[in-house]
Amino acid sequence: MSDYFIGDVQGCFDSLQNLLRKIKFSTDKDRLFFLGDVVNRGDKSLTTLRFIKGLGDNAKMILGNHDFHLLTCALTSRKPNSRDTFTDIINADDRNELIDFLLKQPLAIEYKDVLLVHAGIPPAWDQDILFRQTTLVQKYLQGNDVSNFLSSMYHNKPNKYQDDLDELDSCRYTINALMRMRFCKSDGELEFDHKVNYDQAPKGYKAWFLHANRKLKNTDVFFGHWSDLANVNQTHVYPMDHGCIWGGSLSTIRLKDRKIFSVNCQTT
Ligand SMILES: [Mn+2]
Repeated sequence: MSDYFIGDVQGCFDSLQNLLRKIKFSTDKDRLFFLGDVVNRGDKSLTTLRFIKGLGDNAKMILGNHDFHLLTCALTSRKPNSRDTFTDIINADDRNELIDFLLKQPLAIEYKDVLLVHAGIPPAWDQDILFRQTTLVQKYLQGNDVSNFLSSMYHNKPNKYQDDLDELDSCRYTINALMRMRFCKSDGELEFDHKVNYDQAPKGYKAWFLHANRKLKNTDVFFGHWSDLANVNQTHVYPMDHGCIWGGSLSTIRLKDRKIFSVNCQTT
C-alpha cells in the first residue's frame, strides 16, 4: 500500500487521470491525499470533484481557497467571478451531495507523523493550536448557519492571531492562514499582496516556512497553493503545487520514499 499526496488539481481532470496512470494507482493498494484546490480554473471541476468523492476511503482531501470559494458561491449570495470555472458544480443535479462532501473536509491532516495543509501553517503554531483552530472552523462548516458563516469569512482582517480573538475572527484568520498564506511575519501577521519570488519577501516578512522560530520546523509539511516554489530546498518542506494550471505539471509525492511523479499539463 502506498500513500500519495497530490498538488493542486484545479479541475484538470485529464491531467489527474494521466498522473494516476503513471503511478499505476490501484484502489486496492493505494490512498490519495489531495492538498486542496481540487476545483476551479481548469475545465473539468465537476468531473474532478465527483471522481474524488467517488473514491471514498481511498481518498482524502483538504480544503483550499478555491474549494472554499466554491462553497461560498454555492451557499451565499456571492457570485462566481469571470475566471471561475466551477458553475458546472453549482448547477449539477448532485450539487447538494458534492457541497455537503466539501463541507466535511478538513483544513489540515496529520498522517503518519507528517502534516498536510493547503497553503501553510503560521510559524508560532504548534500542532495543538493548529488542530484546535481547524476543529473550530469545521464546527462552523458543519453547523446550521453555514451560509452566514461563509459570508462573514471574506475579509483579510484580523491579519494577526491572538489567543483572545472571538470565534469568528479566529476562524477568519485560520482560513486565511491555512488556505491563502504565502508571506507572513514571525508572529504570523499575514500579507496578501505578494504572490511570487519567495526569497524576495516584502520588508519585515518571509515565506511562512522560512521563519527560524517555526514551532513545526522539524515536522514534514506537504502543501500546495504556491506554484512558485520549485527551487525551495528546505528540510521538512514539501511544496507540491507545480503549476498545473499555469502550463507546468501536476505532481504527486509518494510518502514512503518521497519519490515525486509528475505529468505535463495541457490545460491552460
Ligand atoms: Mn490555493
